Amino acid sequence: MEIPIQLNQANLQEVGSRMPVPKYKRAADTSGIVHIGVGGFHRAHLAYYLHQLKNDNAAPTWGICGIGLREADTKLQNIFKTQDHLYTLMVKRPDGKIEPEVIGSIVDFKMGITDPEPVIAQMAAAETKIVSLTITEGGYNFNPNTGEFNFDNPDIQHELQNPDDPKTVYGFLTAALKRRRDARLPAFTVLSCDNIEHNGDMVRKMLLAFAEAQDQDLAKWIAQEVSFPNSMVDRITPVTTPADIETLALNYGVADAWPVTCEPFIQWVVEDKFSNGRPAFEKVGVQFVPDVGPYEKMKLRLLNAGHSVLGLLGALHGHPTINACIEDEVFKTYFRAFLDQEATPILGDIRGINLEDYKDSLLERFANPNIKDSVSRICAESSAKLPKFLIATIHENLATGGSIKFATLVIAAWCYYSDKQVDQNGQPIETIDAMQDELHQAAEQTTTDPLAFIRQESLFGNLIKNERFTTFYAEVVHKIYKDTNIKKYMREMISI
Ligand code: CS2
Repeated sequence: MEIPIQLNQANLQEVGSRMPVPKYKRAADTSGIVHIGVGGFHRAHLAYYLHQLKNDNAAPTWGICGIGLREADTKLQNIFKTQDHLYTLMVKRPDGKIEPEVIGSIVDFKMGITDPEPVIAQMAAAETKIVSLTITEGGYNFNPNTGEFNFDNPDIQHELQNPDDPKTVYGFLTAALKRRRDARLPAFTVLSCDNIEHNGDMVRKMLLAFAEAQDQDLAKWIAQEVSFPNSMVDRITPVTTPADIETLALNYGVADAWPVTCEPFIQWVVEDKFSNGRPAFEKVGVQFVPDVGPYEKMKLRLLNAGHSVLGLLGALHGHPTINACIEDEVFKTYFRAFLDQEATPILGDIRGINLEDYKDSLLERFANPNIKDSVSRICAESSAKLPKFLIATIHENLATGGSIKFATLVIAAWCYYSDKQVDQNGQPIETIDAMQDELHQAAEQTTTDPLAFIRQESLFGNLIKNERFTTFYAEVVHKIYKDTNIKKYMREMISI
């Protein structure tokens, strides 16, 4: 076999004979955007939009400096060093075709945990205009039940006492914004790209709570000067597998240690309020709107919640991927019934969007057989996702007398799965959740106290006090514990 060529700047021309490569000059001083949390999603989304703009010569002075705030980011840092921050984006089409392209919009990467100073300096530099975030739903440090900032987090306590040694996004943002204020530089925009309703408002509220505890004057300046656009982001980005790396090496002769795979669909709807300028993203299809709220709600309560419905029930049944779930007629019908009967009624009208078409398109996207999005990715960090994606919908339907049965079965399945950590065939389920131990401890009491799992107030709020919910939940959780055949109950529910 021919030895694959290493992806890096020096080899770019040769790689270019095998797949599209950046058409623009790359330089480390073009980094108007500092991005925290360079996971697969960022590399398939914001970095891709900027790459397209740069290819069209519409953003020559813009670039991205990635920031890692977690130990685990060291892997990416090392790979980026070898590859000059280049990576391959592999778009996977439903017909089996893969379209790889080398993305060059990330030009630098810095780790904040070992040495915070260069990261603060980068964020405080005059050239930095936007600090964007994909730090996951769990990264915002709020109590999901109250929506208030969690001051109990030891890292937050540490950085409140040691402002020069930040650990979390809040410590870094305040340290950098303080320097900008002292240097009379304009504030940067904080742009959240995470799946949280009102993500900009949320990060504003959290940052101000933190800053007020640290420095009241600074908090006032931040409140006046920093803008926090809300945004709805969308592109399904599965976890990269060894097979993806191999496909690139074997079929394209390119060695990339961490390519990113994604679906063809991409969407970004953003509020156009940037305190210090922005690239002309509208030229590559980004939608700028005055109020992103309805779009966010639609996406979180249909797409993300739909993922969780399929993911949790699918994990228990033993389906490995979301497309395998959709291939199963019972799962497909259940998914659509949940969308139609429980998620849609609370959305109301969304200007310019036909919800039926939107739901049809979700079915098509989820069915993409080439994407193989694992249910374990969807189930990961359910404790941070479900309160926003699914439990909020249960609350709203209880208030209006709407249907709750489809979502309730998912909660009962989540309980069983957290307790036993095996699927209905006895195969282990991989559970990845910051609250894993708490979830397990609550769930394992179910046989003696059927409502134990939903007594976790930080996740379920006051659902425990709602008799309609508790009666139905107790019934389904009891059935699952007696006989885990999840499809039997799914069938029952769709036929009623
Ligand atoms: C998924 C999302 O994490 C999840 O549970 O629903 O990652 C989803 O794939 C993206 O939000 C799609 O835009």
